Amino acid sequence: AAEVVTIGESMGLFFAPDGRVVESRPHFEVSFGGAESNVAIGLARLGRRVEWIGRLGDDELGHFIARELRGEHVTVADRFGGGPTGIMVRTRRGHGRAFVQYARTGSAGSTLAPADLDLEAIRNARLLHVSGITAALGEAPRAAVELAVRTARAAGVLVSFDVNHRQALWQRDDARTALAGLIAGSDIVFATDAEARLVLGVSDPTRTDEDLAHGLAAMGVSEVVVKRGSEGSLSLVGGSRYDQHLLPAAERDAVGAGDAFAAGYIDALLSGHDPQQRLDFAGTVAAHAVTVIGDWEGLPRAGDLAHHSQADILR
Ligand code: KDG
Repeated sequence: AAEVVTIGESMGLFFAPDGRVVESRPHFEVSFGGAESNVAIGLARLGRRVEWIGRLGDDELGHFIARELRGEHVTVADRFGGGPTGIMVRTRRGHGRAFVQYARTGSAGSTLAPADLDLEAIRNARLLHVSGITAALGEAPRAAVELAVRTARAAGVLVSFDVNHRQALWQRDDARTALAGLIAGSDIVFATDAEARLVLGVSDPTRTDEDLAHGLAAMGVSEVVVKRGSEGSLSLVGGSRYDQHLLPAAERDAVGAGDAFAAGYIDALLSGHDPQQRLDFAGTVAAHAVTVIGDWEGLPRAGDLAHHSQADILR
């Protein structure tokens, strides 16, 4: 049985070679991505048994994604159809931010419904990992995620939730309500500063990340991580604050860093490591991931972590 079950939408990813824009190039690089399947690959590479639940189109991209995930030792049941596989087109100019355009309305992934869930797998897992993206895709996927969280909770399975607010997908007020409900059902919550402010309705700039973490904890969460990327994240576990030790890395592609961070954190948690070690290990996994272009391609295997020194991730 899988130790970790994740649920989400994975899409084909088309991106222009670095520093070029898609509109002026006749070719793309093609890969795939999806926050939760990125986490699944991260955990599988660290040696965990993971199952990913999501719908894919019964089309070439859908079969490509299923085959890649299986090649990464992620368990994927056949759930094809309901629409085409969604697509993301991403452009990055120089060292600027990544811009993404989605073609995912009506996609197979956005038809995920409660009946698609493998509730037995969720009950038998040690941890369920979900994110706010799935709740943003429509009523059926949102109901599916909510059912998964309730099922895990009732079975004593830990629930980990990455807020992953995607403003292109829904209105802020809808997001706030749905995200707050999912947070209240979770044991571990990952949020950026901006996401914590959105959920808590805080606009006061003097409120610190620790205040925000306390705000999220007060929603019934025992473990809160406020993600701060290369500035080093902080956590609040059982009321105590922990600060990640900084680990500089030669960043080539920050997309997927949060997913790598979550994978590292969950792996360390399941290994029984203490809160400081969880944060630091999460940071180490993320530092490896950002040195490689692609959402998940740079995720480290246990051997990479054992044999590569910090100098390697600075190259
Ligand atoms: O998490 C990094 C990307 O892979 C992710 O943002 C893509 O799942 C994705 C989404 O819906 O935006």
